[in-house]
Formats: sequence, structure tokens, C-alpha cells
Amino acid sequence: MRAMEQHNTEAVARALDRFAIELPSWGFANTGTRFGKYLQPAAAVTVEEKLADAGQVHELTGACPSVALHSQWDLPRGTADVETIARAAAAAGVRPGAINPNLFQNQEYKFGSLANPDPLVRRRAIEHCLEGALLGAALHSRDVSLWLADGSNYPGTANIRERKRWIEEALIEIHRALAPGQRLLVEYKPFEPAFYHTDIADWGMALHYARTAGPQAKVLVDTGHHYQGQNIEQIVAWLLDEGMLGGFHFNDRRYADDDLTLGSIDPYQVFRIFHEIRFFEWETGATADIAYVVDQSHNLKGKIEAMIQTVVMAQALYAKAALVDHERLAAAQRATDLVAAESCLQDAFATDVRPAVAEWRAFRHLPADPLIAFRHSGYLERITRERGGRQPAGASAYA
Ligand code: LRH
Ligand code: MN
Repeated sequence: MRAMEQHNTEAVARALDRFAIELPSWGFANTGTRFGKYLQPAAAVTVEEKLADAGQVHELTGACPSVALHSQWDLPRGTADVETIARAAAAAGVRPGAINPNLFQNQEYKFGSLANPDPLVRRRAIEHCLEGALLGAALHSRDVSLWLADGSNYPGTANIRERKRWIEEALIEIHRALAPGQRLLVEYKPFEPAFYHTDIADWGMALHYARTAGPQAKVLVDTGHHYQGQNIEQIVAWLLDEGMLGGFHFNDRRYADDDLTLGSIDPYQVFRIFHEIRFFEWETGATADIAYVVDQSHNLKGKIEAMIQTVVMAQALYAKAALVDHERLAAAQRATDLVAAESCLQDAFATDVRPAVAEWRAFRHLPADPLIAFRHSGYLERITRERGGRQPAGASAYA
């Protein structure tokens, strides 16, 4: 094997050894759009089924040992569900991941949650987040991952400054309740479901709120939560340099928050994000403390297959980013040799890492092609039989 191939194979193996991506429990359930939900008979309904399906993806890819949980969907009875989750996760060979409080589904959140003009609603929203921190501690999961749908639809209908202060007060109180080692991740989104203003609309606002909350708060970047044309990897570079990048929600999109399969539309986008992280680590010698999480809804594709595609694509793009020659890149940047610098990224991105990834899988007794292995496993046929007969959960809610 030529020297370059050997170097690449070792670099890919080192990179994949330290790459893990967390799967969303809600990615295995029937989800839809405001125009409806196409039900899949094999879709998971119970949290045990969501964890089992995630366990299947981990068993085939070796790269997704934890599952993000949405408190209202997965722990409707709060602490009373902790034992069930812990046992089901262990049975599925995965561990509970980030706790996502749900501050958007209840009727009382019509005019907001932490930013609702009604102090009683704000109080209840804070209590729900405090419970989320407790659930996380009980499940030994590290992150409380907070997204607010809060905002307004018409000019003049909300006091934006007052809402800002309510959210600051709430996040300070929630941060105070974190156990040592726990983190509060603040996720931003420019619009939807609010279509005039959103209270945490961009990375700058999320950065401000995280700093205001306290040292255990960081910013979460959902790749689908940006205006068209926004340079996401520049935001990533900034947050890295500020020590405030806590994690990602990965998905892909053509238009808005489409929640499509990672790398299905613009794989070079994810590669550029991974590059900024690897380049930061090379330059600083530090390991970026980042939670990689998938946040997708598979309305048309088979849910487990789409998740396997996602993990395989994430591994491939992370491996490619590990092949960028940082020495050569830094020299070309300093020399303003634009073409040489750009080629460092393009050469790595153009490298076919599949043979090296297949070798990494073989070495770990993982199937060479997880998707083919899944299709031959009979798992889908079995769960379709087991789950198919029942009336799928209502076609109304998101998940
Ligand atoms: C909001 C969001 C958030 C989740 C939800 C399922 O668009 O990205 O992270 O809670 O999707
Ligand atoms: Mn998200």
C-alpha cells in the first residue's frame, strides 16, 4: 500500500476512533409537516422502541452510543420514567444522551414559554427545565439542550427587550440548578414557528444568553437554523475561538429547517464545519469539547435506514476532514497562496475514504456496509410484524 494510502488509513482510523454522533429518539417516530404525517407501520412509538432502533444503528455503525431524549415525548412521567429509560437503554446497548425540554407543544406556550408575558407560564416553563436538569443528572447524561420556539408573528405585538430580560433571568436560574459537569446548550433558530421575531434567533443572541447564564452554558448550532447564504463554518470558527461551542444538531436542507438527511444536499457544508473543528484542534492542540447530535425527521425515508445513512455520511465527512494537511494549509494561508490553500481542503474532500473506513469497520468486527447489513438483518421485517398491527399514534403532533 503506497505511503499516502497508509497515512490516510491511519489518520482515518484515529479520527473515527474518537468520532461519535448522538441519535435523536424522535428521529425514529412518525413525524410530519404541517401538511400531514405519512405513517410508517414499523415506526417507533414507545421509548423502548426508539432506543432499540437506535441500538440497531449503533450495532451496525459503531459510532452512535447515545440517544438524545425529548422530555415530554420520552419521559412524560418525569422522574417516574427514569428507571424505564435506564433499563431500556442498557437493553439496547446505548446510553441516555442530551435531555431536550419541550417548551413548544403545550397550549399554554401560545405566547411563549420563558418569554411569555404571563409570569405563571414563565414559572411553569422554568420548572420544566429544572426537572430536565434533574432527569439528566438521574440518567447520568451531561447536556440539557434548550430550544425555544418563543417569538411573535406580527410587528408591535411583543416587547422584545422585556422578553430578553425574562429569558436571561430564567437561564440564570436554570444554570444554577445544573449539577457539576452538566451543561446547558442554547440552540438558536431564525424563524418557525414564529414568523416575525424569534427570541433566540441567531448565534450572537445564543452566545449572549449562554454567557449570561453561566460557565456551564454553551451554544448549540443546528445546521438547519440559518438564513440562506449564511456562513455556518464561520460561526463555528468564532464559537470555537470564544470557547463557547457546545454542540451541533446535524441535518441538511435546501431551503429552511428541512431536517433532511445529513450530507444529502450539501456534503461539502458539513465537511467545512468538521474542517474548522479539526484545524482548531491542530492549531491549539486542544480537543474541542463538542456534542455531535443528529436532529432530523424522516417523513418519507425508512427511519432506521435514513439514520444509518446519516451516521455513515457523518463518519465519511469527518474522516475526510481529518485528511487536510494542516501544515501545508497554514503555510499557504500565511503566504496568501489561495489556490494551494483551497486545494488542501478540496484534495481531502475528494479523497475516497471508503476503503479506509471499511478497514476500520472490519478491524472492529462491524459490517463493511451497515446499510446492506441492515437490509439483510431481518430487523425491519421483525419490527414491522411486531408493531404493524397496532393503530399508529395520532397523526397530529410533530413526533
Ligand atoms: C427545532 C429543533 C429543536 C428540537 C426540535 C425537534 O426546530 O431543531 O432542536 O427540539 O427541532
Ligand atoms: Mn435542533
